[in-house]
Amino acid sequence: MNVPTVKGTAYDLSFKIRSDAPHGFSVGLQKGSADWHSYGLSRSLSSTGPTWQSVMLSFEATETATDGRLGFNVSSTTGTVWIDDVKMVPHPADIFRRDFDNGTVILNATNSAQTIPVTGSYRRLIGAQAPRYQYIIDDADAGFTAGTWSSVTYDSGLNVALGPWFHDWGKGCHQSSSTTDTATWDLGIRADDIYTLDAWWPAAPDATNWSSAVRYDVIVNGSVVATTTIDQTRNGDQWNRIASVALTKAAGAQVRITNLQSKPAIADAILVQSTARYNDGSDAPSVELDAKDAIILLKK
Ligand SMILES: [Ca+2]
Repeated sequence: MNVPTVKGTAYDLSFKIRSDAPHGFSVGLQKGSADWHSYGLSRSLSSTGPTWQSVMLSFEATETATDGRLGFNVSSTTGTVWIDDVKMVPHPADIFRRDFDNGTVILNATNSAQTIPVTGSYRRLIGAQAPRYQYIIDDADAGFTAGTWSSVTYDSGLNVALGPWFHDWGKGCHQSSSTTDTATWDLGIRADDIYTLDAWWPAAPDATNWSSAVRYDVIVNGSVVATTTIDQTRNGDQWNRIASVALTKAAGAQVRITNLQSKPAIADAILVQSTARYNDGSDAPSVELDAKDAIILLKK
């Protein structure tokens, strides 16, 4: 029936179902032709009965496609099953708010940044700890591009009793021994400010053989505005400062990595932190919250 989906988007599927005899059943959304693989929904549900039952299922689409086929499997039991009122709509953003006597708390439970209007008269707290913008761009994210770097994993895992312990950021990293191959993280700058930029690579035992001269350039409009060369044979499994630099939303910025030796260099993750503080006391007619982030506001 060609149900369209967008990868990473959450949907709510609702329908009514009843049957003359108890039936277990399952619901799935899958590719509309061979190999019929799932697009993110495959759910078995408890038995139906003679009374109409309303069902709502939320799921996240795993692919962008236009040939989704929604299927109901009603088991091998003989009988009649009625299905009605089938609807699939985008799941509303999971934004939660709780008001208190002197303030409110807003939580963004979605997987993307959200700008949220704040009804009522509120202002931010005042505090020095949290940066206004603080996020990590991993080599697994859309902002990362690399030439012929290979995907590798250097990770001792969790819950390991004996060391050495080492971790790449997220699920892996990229590696190259070429001195002509570069890789780039787009920083997605959202406000003009002075930003600190830090790089992560794993403290793997193999690091003793890695490049001791890896150059990180900060690029704005094609020009290098800051540069530093780092020894990746040491100081892994921690954030290493590569620059503190003024950047603008209009011009944006990238970090580009260049390996200066014919030994393995690692491109993993970049930490971006603004000078501006998250809790700056300012009025909050709306707030911008990153994925899975929350804010406490004071009543004015
Ligand atoms: Ca990574």
